[in-house]
Amino acid sequence: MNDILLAFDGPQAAEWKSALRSAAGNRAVHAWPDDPDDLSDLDRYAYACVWLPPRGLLPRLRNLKAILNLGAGVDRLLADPSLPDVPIARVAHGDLTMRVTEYVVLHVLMHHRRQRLYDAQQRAKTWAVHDQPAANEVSVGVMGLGVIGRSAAEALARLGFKVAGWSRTPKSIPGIACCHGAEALDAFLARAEILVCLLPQTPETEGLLNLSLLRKLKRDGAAGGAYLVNAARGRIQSNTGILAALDEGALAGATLDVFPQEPLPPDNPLWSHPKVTITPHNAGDVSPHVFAPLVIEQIERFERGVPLDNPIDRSHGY
Ligand code: NDP
Ligand code: OXD
Repeated sequence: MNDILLAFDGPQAAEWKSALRSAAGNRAVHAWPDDPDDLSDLDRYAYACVWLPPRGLLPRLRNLKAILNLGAGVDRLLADPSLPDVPIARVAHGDLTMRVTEYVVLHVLMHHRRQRLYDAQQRAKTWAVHDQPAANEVSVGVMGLGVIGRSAAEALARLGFKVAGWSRTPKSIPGIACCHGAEALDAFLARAEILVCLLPQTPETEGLLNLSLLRKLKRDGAAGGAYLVNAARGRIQSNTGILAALDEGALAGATLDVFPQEPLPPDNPLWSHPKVTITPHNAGDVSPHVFAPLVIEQIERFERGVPLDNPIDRSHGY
């Protein structure tokens, strides 16, 4: 009755199954849809470890006590209206945090150091040096100061960038100019030359990165234009808004890891836009063998009455 059901939609499904099984000791771990063989069998599961589970599966687990989301974002999980009313926790682990931090640092530096321009010059065998501002002349704005946003903001500040951060509730982080709430957004955008998005997708953030927001970024700073790095969720951005901002000059470049529709359809003009760098939603990743023992530890602590780490607040959507 205290078994674990793994429902993982993605290429790491087999790896998660073997990592959870080896961490779980005597506790049974079955993977949906391969292992459970009939409907009554679903009563044995007290814990669901999930990534993009099929809609309607979790309410069928009548003895469910908790859901552990095997990724950082819970937008797709919470979108299921039939989600049972049990505690939900998510991955917030140094392994994942550092990978997304690496991604953000890589792409902020790529725009800052004009690497796309030098790549184009290399293809044309052109030897030409362009003005290069120092990092401490350039302002970066990080939207979202949670586990990952804070880590990325601190890494960028260590490189010397002038870093501001925007969150929903007040924060105080040494070296970061923190602000919060809708009323602070315009001033935050007005000083940001490179905008990094690390927000969760919620009803409040969906569609936020649109043309009207992008027009508010600082274009006349040392960076020589405004840039966007979105490593959060695709539905926070408007693809057409980004294309329009690039074409009218509100944006000088963008790195996009996420898209409203994934994979990005082959005919989407973002693919071939000369100012856009695209990656296939791979900013972050979790190693199952690193995280599985922590999932099991969380379950064991929960059974001893300790609340889950990194709980989701459904009323806020993250
Ligand atoms: P957290 O929940 O720790 O942090 C979320 C941050 O966003 C918090 O600072 C929160 O504010 C802020 N926030 C939420 N809503 C608003 C709002 N309406 N206005 C202003 N700020 C808001 O999340 P993580 O840092 O762990 O992850 C962030 C997101 O990154 C995930 O939700 C996921 O979607 C995405 N992600 C993407 C990956 C990829 O591979 N591309 C990998 C991993 C994560 P407050 O602090 O006040 O609560
Ligand atoms: C996550 C992701 O949310 O990989 O963990 O997108």
